[in-house]
Amino acid sequence: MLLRAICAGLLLLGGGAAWADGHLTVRDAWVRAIPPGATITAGYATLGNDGDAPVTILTAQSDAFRSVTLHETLVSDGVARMREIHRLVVAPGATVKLEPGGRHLMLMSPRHAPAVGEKIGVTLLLRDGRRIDTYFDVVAPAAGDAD
Ligand SMILES: [Cu+2]
Repeated sequence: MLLRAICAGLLLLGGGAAWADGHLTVRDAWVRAIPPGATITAGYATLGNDGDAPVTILTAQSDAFRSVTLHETLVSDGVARMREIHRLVVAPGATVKLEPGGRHLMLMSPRHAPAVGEKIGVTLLLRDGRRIDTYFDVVAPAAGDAD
């Protein structure tokens, strides 16, 4: 009887699935500085997940912009168009790049024009209710740059 109780206890301790958890990592996060007269820019980063469950990002917020959405760029008939996406899943062990020409953060209506070299705070909102605070470096736009 005692042995059986101990075994049951070990099973509970070993039952890692009950504790599976995603852990989002954010690297190389940057936004393109806003050209004079513009009110829109994009944010890019390398997202990782070193946990053992998927992480789902639903949206993002920033004190520096009134509107932040997740976008993807689609090319059809040679024309690039953007549309909002309402979830972005990072599988365990996977890397998802937010990059020019692909998925990105669309940042609109800045509260002030972020200066090159500044960092802006961005909070990623996860489906499980967690809020991941991160910082994006403001980088000068390169000539000929496009989303
Ligand atoms: Cu966009």
